[in-house]
Amino acid sequence: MKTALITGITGQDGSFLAEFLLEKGYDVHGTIRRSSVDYRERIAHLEGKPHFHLHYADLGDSMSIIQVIGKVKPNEIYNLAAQSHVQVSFDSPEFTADVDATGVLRILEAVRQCSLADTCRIYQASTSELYGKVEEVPQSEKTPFHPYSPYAVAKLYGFWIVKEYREAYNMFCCSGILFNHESERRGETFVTRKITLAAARIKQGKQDKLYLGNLSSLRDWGYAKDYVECMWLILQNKTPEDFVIATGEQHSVREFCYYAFKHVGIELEFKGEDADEKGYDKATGKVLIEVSKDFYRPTDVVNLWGDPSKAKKELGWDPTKKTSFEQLVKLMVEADMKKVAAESAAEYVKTNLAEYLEKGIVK
Ligand code: NAP
Ligand code: F7E
Repeated sequence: MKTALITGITGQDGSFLAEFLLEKGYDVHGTIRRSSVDYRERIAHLEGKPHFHLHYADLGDSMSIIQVIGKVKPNEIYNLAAQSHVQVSFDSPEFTADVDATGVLRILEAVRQCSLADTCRIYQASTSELYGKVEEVPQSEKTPFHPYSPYAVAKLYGFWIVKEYREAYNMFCCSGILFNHESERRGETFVTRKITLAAARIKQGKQDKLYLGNLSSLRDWGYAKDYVECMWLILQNKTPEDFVIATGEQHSVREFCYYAFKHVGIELEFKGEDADEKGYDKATGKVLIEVSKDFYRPTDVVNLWGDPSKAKKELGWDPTKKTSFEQLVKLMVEADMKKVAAESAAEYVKTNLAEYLEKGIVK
């Protein structure tokens, strides 16, 4: 039985990867952080399974990393932990650098210090944000990097230190340069999830309007569940190499809104330009989407489009056989429609609890 350690197991990708590796028969270990609230929603269904284990560790704390790696002695490490929000990285640049840059070094050094350099394979969660202010379209493994946020600059260090350890110490460590991947488990402040939640809330009368930033920004959006398979494939490859993982299709934030609202039965029409652009409900003329400059970034990455040819050729991973853009939007909207309906039902019961208790409907 192989043993895997996933940092960032409570995140979107960590939760899908844990499920994937458990199904493959791995003994799965994950790192968690202490928090005053319960944040383990995405992995709650895995807790208690015999081959699922959790350990406290923080990428800002070398001792905790050495301790967990020394104890688990993993065959594979998936370093997914990060401060992953680009906009937040402008507000917390030093924390982002510590976790997303130095944190990677801490993992690599811990593996060496635990004498696991020859046996442990390491996957580093790299990102299309490295291309930033893009120098060519679409972007492949050969495209020059031009990071355009504190997050991207930190991740660039992570990418290079992984390459350095691979060459200096002959370690099997690789980066997956993953383009945006989303899901029903995506954090609620990333643009796709913000849109699908808002579409569901607006449809169910729980929200009036959605405020967004740059509607013209272009992304290559895939499904997170499809992408975690690639992380595993990268570590099963004969040689340690870096791969671009993407769908090879590009859509704008505006288009994402159009399809998300279409799935709840609202046809949007966009009028106006830049900060004055608005999304109208075509049937009623009501404004449902407005631009707020609060969501503009000091430097924004606006043209990401991946070329996944190398992954297709060498790993046999074919994005055309995976979840399509329209399927992705639909599955996210459907999940959020259910979530909002369940919240409304719970709210209704809570509001009427006193009356229910009095009438004996709830005991
Ligand atoms: P996510 O949902 O934000 O999850 C991030 C994970 O990192 C969480 O488990 C979080 O723990 C953990 N974490 C944050 N700071 C930490 C620290 N100091 N020590 C230990 N753990 C820490 O991100 P994701 O979307 O799953 O992405 C996974 C990885 O892929 C990240 O490295 C991200 O930068 C990278 N990436 C993501 C995408 C994408 O489109 N999703 C694309 C390219 C690359 P808490 O739950 O305790 O906060
Ligand atoms: O923004 C624009 C925003 O925050 C996408 C992370 O997983 O993928 C993610 O980073 C685009 C940007 O993702 C809003 O300006 C417009 O151009 O969903 P996002 P991201 O910045 O691409 C990469 C690959 C990662 O590595 C990261 O970890 O959408 N946008 N209006 C908005 N973005 C947000 N968040 N909120 C808005 O209201």
